[in-house]
Amino acid sequence: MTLLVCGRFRLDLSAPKIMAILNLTDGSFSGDGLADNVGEAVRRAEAALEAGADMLDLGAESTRPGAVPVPVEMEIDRLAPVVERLLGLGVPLSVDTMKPRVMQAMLALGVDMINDIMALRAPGALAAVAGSRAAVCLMHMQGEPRTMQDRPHYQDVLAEVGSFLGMRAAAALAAGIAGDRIVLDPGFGFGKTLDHNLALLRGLPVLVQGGFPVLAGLSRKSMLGQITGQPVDARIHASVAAALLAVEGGGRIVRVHDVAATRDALKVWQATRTGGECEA
Ligand code: HH2
Repeated sequence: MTLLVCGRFRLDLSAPKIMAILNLTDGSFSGDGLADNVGEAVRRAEAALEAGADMLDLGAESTRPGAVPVPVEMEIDRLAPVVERLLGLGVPLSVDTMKPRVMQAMLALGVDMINDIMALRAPGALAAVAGSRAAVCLMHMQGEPRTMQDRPHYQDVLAEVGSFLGMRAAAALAAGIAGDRIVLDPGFGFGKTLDHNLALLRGLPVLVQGGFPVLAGLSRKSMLGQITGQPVDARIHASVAAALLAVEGGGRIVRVHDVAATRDALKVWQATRTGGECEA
């Protein structure tokens, strides 16, 4: 059994978990942003849990190429009222941020996980998380969000992403973040072409061998549009297929927009593992 220490919770990752995306932004690529609408954010969070989400991931700054950066205070102002309302829901709350001051503010409020697309590389980020009991997701990204898709380049994408994640996990451990708080993520779509993303999805079992639980965020991403020709609001089937492939490859957490559809797919996957305990 793989137990993830996640703030107030111990998450049993022997069965894969669904992390529901809650974007408190105004520019998310999937068009689901909810900047400054606390009531609607809470309603969507509750709906996601009802649909089968195991945890929530709140972000207040879009990472879409070309998105306008959000100042620290605005990011905190968008997140704090929603976090305060969601802390009582009884599930782990993750905050998607790359800013140490936002991490500190959210950890002080009591969030259970920091999800950082910069893998705690910003000055002060390691220390901000080390002083807490929160879990952390360390994600790979080549370049920075604004320009990352300009000309991504790798000799061997799987080896390079694996080695980067290994180094960031080592840095986290050295900073005092225990290994049972660390999750790794290859960062689908973050400085990667379609071929790079596919190589990583195929190679997920290799990344999993590193020993840390792996999170996969493929939901509605442009790689799925490239494969299927579907616009972002019609990628639900492709997203479910991708989540299933990630789990089959050893991924333990899938970060998704479409919770109910993913939940059913993972139930089918789980049934093939355990023999099935469901009704006919
Ligand atoms: N993808 C996005 C944002 N955060 N975090 C992790 N760990 N892994 C991911 O793949 C990942 C992430 C981008 O998706 P989304 O939040 O839906 O869009 P936007 O950044 O435009 O708000």
